[in-house]
Amino acid sequence: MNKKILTLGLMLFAGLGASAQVSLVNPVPQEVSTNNVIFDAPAQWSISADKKNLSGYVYDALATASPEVAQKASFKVTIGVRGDKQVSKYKKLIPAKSEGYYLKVTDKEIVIAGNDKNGLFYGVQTLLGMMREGKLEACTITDWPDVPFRGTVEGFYGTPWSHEARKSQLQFYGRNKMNVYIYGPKDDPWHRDKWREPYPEVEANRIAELVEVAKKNGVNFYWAIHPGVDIKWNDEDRDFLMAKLEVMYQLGVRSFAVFFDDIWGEGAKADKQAALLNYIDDNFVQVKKDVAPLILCPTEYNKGWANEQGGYLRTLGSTLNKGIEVMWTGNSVVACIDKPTMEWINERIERKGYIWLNFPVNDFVRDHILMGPAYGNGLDIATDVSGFVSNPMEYAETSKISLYGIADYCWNMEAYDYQSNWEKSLKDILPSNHEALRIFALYNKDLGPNGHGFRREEGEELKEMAEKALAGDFYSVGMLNSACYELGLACDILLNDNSNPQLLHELRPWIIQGKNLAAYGGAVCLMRMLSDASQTSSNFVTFENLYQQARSLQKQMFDLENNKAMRHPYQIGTKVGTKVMLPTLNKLFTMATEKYNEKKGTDLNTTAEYNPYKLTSSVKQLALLPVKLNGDRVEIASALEVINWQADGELMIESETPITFQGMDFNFGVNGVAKHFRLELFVNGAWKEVGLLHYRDDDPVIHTGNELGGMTATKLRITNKSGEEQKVYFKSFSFIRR
Ligand code: LOG
Repeated sequence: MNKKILTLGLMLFAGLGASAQVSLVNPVPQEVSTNNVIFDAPAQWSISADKKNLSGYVYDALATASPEVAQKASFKVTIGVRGDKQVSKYKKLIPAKSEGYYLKVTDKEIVIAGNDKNGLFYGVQTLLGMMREGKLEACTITDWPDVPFRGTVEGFYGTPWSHEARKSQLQFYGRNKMNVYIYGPKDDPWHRDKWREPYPEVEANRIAELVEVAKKNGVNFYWAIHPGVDIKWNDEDRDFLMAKLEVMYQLGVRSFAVFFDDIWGEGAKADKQAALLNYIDDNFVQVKKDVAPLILCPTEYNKGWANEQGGYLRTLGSTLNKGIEVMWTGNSVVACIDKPTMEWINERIERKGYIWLNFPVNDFVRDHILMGPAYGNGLDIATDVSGFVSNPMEYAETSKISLYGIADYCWNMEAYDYQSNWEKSLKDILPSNHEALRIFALYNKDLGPNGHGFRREEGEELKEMAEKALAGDFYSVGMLNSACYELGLACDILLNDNSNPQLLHELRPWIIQGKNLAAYGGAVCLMRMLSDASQTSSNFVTFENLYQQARSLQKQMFDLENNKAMRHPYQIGTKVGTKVMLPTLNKLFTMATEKYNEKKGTDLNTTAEYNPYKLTSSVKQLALLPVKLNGDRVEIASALEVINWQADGELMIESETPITFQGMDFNFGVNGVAKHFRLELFVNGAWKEVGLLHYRDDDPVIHTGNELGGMTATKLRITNKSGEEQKVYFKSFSFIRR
């Protein structure tokens, strides 16, 4: 960690008067020299630039600043790009780095000199960021990005971002110096299922508009096509693909990607994919001359799936034209990226990997919303990656919290301090109530158990008081109670904030759940105190009334989780504070109730949250999937990727108490596969097979035979009986108990 950041952190911490204006800038600039002289921004300024710079996106960005442009004003702003007359005397001070800039601020003038156009644009952004509070700081800044391509890939499953959300993202990228946006939402039909067809007019016009907004923000708009599900490697399909790219080119798109993730079979062949990409490169990219290098998302996009014998990655490495970029999610689908990760992949693909970071995407944990910092990626990989893009949540506005960090990380990697960046991001996204947002975000960082086994820190600040509270320390119970009070307070304040309606709309179900959690915590902490003999209660605030309140809130939380109106169709639940707060409160609830029962001879139910089902599987990709209980419906969370279900591989659910079945169905995403699987129930000490069938040939849902209804068992298992590996999706699995 360098000194610059350390002092910055201390200043914020001490809250000494006005913090330096440069510290408001995101990403943290590379080289800053300042003597901390802060002054009011002028009301007017004049702009001098070579004529070509007096219009265009850089000038427009500068014109959004509060000082009025008046040519007679004495305060002078000079802008230019290397080679321009206006900035010729600063030539030696401009960093000779792509997108770099030099910025000098004094109380009389400002100079911004870019190494290139985007560099100048970023210099302007630094100025605007610094000036957000109407103040300037005398300083000189020399700045450039560490990673050449930085940004996002809209590549998740679920509701694609709205047009408005995308425009807002592109502006956000401009402000935070990210230069890539890859358009590839899985559920945009014209990206994947209908990849051969052109967009209808309305959608086409929107894309054309996005391309323009991207340009104004220094962002390359990449449009991705996902043809692998049903592509035939023949001239006809190749021509369809070329025609689609041409249509997109006509709409203004100048950067393209081709995705082959989450498929198998014909479409997944490395030599065919490479030949197609090379063909596009030779006959489209090189011919047009104004199109950016192609990006490929491979089928084996992470180490966990790389089949070394098959040679997929090495084939790409040796056959793909040199300029083509290859994406990589790391050692698994969802992973942090470090040096060994990059060494491993770069050697195989014979180029620097282009990182697709699956964070803060939550399409595989839809019950959690992710508001935590972006941390855990190596700070020493800047020269090992060709690009670094984040796959965010379908909640565009909330994703900005983590993206603010990704932007900083990619720009100035060694200096990246995720904690201070996170604090800054909250102020950026909700200045009016950033403290309330911060309190709420503390309970929305971890993903909970999930198929990818990817977890995040959450509740570190609570751990000690939680431990002590559980050990019987009443002071700590009081602290926990205060933390719950704060959470409730923060939730109510947020619900009353209308400064960022989109953010509050996205967070709403989780905020309501946060309120429930907070109230539950209040009841439980008081219960714990009153369960102790030395404490007395009022006539109404009695242990038994608090117990009822806690039970009621458990039920309200559960009801909210199952409230279809409040949630996404694929969202199983709405969870808050699951890593430390909720489990601590549940334990405290049990403990308090046990003590009370003992003291009073009562028989109150002591179980707080009870899930008697346990999943085990010899199929690696299924082994970590959580089992959820929704009333009488028991569901296994879905997986999104291709599941390689080996011969004889099984999935088992065990229950602590016998289950009487009402019905069951599951969807492996492939028509006609019921015949490859065997379902058995463990009844009276022996396995009994239950029939499986599809109702229709063109419907992948698998149903059970009628004999299931009314059967009682303690375990069930599904086995691949086909004798060979089955490639399937794991779209849904649920049964209903009586
Ligand atoms: C998909 C992606 C999805 C992500 C997280 C890639 C390259 N593809 O398992 O669309 O959002 O994981 O669920 C993926 O990551 N498949």
